[in-house]
Amino acid sequence: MIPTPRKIAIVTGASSGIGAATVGHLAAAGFHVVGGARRVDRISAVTDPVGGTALALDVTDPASIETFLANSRQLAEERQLAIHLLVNNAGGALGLDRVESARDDQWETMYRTNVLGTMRMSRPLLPDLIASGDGHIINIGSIAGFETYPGGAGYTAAKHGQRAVTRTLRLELLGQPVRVTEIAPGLVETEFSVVRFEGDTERAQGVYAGMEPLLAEDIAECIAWAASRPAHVNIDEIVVRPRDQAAATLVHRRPVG
Ligand code: NDP
Ligand code: 8X3
Repeated sequence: MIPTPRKIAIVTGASSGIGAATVGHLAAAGFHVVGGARRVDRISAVTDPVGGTALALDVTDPASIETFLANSRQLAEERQLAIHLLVNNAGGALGLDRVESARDDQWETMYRTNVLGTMRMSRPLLPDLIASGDGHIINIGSIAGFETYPGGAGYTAAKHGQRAVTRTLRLELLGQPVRVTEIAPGLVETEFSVVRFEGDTERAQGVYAGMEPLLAEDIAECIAWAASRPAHVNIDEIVVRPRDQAAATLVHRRPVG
């Protein structure tokens, strides 16, 4: 049963994977969830059942962000609720090329989504979160934010960059009623690898072959847990890996087939 919402939460990248799974968990925790992503029909599939709102959002496009925020604020006003939580989840990886053959377009997109997207969503929402009296930014980082692996430089550089933004926000917001949390997962089986390998599902499945990855639900639970601690408790960071993964480059695999 979904409780009557008391607060608004914005979740970016709510059309798939971790973001989509987070919608239901935050609704169950008492939030009216506004989900944003480029594929709005897919957001509606997860927001409609829990009474949330699906809005188009491209975190790399300032005009799209402006429209998304105007619509979110209008919704907040209509419902007489404040925006308390921003989950910067939109992002991901493109390619697995070594630096010697790195593609500019992939690196630029990864930087624009994971790093600039986090900043471009957080910057305009900070006044709303402060005014709410109990605000919270949860950034979905990665173990790639503090580890590296061959072929991963474009993504790990972006996640290291996003992590720096998160940690800086934690310092800058000290004294304000806004918490800052990073959730840093290891391997989670979502559309992440299909996107990374540009639709090559066989290659994507190979990432999880012979091991048991995390599920999007596992991370959504962490997000909802961090968001539902008492206001004076700041969960600074949660690192979550599958039992089968000890490091980005060290995964235990059983024989397949
Ligand atoms: P998915 O590919 O399943 O989901 C990615 C989400 O991001 C989609 O909803 C997509 O929506 C959205 N997105 C991508 N680009 C944009 C954009 N420009 N504007 C708005 N939304 C965008 O992957 P995950 O759920 O796994 O990824 C979610 C986050 O978790 C990412 O930040 C990723 O880096 C991080 N992460 C993932 C791990 C994993 O192993 N899966 C591990 C560690 C961290 P749409 O295409 O509709 O716009
Ligand atoms: C996703 C985890 O190890 O594929 O952020 O980079 S990894």
